Amino acid sequence: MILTERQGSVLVLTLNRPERLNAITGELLEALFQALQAANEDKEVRALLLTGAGKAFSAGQDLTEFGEAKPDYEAHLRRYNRVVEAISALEKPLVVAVNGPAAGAGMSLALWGDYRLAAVGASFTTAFARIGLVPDTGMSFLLPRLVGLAKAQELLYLSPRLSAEEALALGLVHRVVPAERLMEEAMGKAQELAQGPTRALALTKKLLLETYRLSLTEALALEAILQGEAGRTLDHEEGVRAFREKRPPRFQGR
Ligand code: LHQ
Repeated sequence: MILTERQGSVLVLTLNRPERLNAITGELLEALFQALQAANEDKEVRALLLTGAGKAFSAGQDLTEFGEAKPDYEAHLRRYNRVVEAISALEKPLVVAVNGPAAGAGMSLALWGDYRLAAVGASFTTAFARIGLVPDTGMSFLLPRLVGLAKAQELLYLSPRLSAEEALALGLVHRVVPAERLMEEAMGKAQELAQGPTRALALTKKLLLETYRLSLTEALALEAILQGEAGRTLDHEEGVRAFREKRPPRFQGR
C-alpha cells in the first residue's frame, strides 16, 4: 500500500494502489501512519517525499471500500486524523510531488506537504461537496489559510477541477514542472531540505501552524521559546560560524 525507499537522507513514500488511482482505504491509512511514525523516529531521515504510483496522486477515499454498508464516517475519520496529526507532528520537511489527479482527502494529503510540486497535467479537486460531504483530512483548516476564505468557498462549494497551473496561481503548490522531470525536481528539493537545519525547520513549521490559533502576545512568546531552542542547536552554531567564514553551512540536523 505504501512503498518506502531511502535515497540518502530522504525517505520516499509512494501511495501504491495505482489500479485504483491510489484511492485511500483504512489499510492504506494504517500503513501511511506507520511509515510516518518510523520516519519521524529515524535520525538518518531528514526529509520525506510523498508521491503516488501510476497516473494519479490520490483519488481520496476509496468510495468502494465499504460496499453497500453504511459506515460510521466519524469513526473512520479517526484513521485519517491520526495520519494528519502524524504529518503535522513530523519534525522533518515533507515534499509532495503531485503526479496526477488529487481529489478529496487525496488533495488534503497533498496540501499537507511543506513544499509542493505538481506535474504539468496534474489536477486538484476538493470533491467533497460533489458527493454530499464536508471537507476533511484537515482541508477545512488548511485550504482557507493557503488560498484565503473567498477561494476556499469557491473550491469547497463548487469542486472545480483545477489544473496544475491554476493550483500554482492560487498558491496550492509552489512549482509546476514537466511530468518527466517531477521526481527529479522533487528529489532535488527534498535533498536540499534534508541538508537544512532540521530542528529549526521543524520549529518553523510548528510556529506556522500554531500561530493561527494564538493571539499576537502568545505568538511572540512562542517565537521566543522556540528561538531559544533553535539557538541551542549545533546547526545554529554552524550557521553563524559558516557566515563568519564566508562559506556554505554544513548542517547536521542537530
Ligand atoms: C475511484 C475513485 C474513488 C474508488 C476514481 N474511489 N474508485 C473520508 C472518510 C469518509 C468518507 C468519505 O470520504 C472521505 C474523504 C474523501 O476523500 S471524500 C472524496 C472521495 N473522492 C472523490 O469523490 C473523487 C472521485 N473521483 C474523481 O473525481 C475522479 O475520478 C478523479 C478526479 C480522481 C480522476 O478523474 P479521471 O482521471 O477522469 O478518472 P476517472 O474518473 O475516469 O476514474 C478512473 C477509475 O477510478 C474509475 O473507475 P472505472 O472502473 O470506471 O475505470 C473510477 O470510478 C475510479 N475511481 N476515484 N475515490
